[in-house]
Amino acid sequence: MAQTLLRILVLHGPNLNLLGEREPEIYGSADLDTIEADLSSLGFELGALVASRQSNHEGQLVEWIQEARQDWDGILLNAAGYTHTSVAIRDAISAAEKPCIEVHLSNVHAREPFRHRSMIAAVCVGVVLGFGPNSYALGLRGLIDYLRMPRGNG
Ligand code: CA2
Repeated sequence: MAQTLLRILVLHGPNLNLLGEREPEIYGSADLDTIEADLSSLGFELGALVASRQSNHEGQLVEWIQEARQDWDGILLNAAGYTHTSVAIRDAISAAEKPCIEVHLSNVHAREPFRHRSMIAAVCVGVVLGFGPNSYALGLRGLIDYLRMPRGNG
């Protein structure tokens, strides 16, 4: 039987528009357009429509997460610096009631202590970090598998 097309929203938080231009030793040399195009191709292979958006503004990210309740099956989220601070983004993920995967390019646990805490991990299905752009690909595969997994009531 044909599988339904899944709709996945990929969100990138503040400063990720600078990818490929600065700090390649931490974040790699791929730019955001390349990461997004690769995710879209991978989604196509796996039977998912993938749309990507980036904002430097917390409220904009909150509004996009709220849309997921109606318009998207799941969210792949690199909230960047807001990961470590944003109660508003955490609350939006909870309210959306759609599975969310937290993604990071770098291994935040090998970096400064303030990056070790995530405000959003506890309301996400899972977290992928430390693999550079491949963190997004691994997260997308995990999210799609999760959405396709039969889940009973028990
Ligand atoms: O490793 C990640 O993906 C992060 O989410 C990236 C955030 C950082 O605040 C998190 O702790 C971990 C920073 C994104 C900034 O991206 C830049 C890219 C190029 C040049 C400068 C910043």
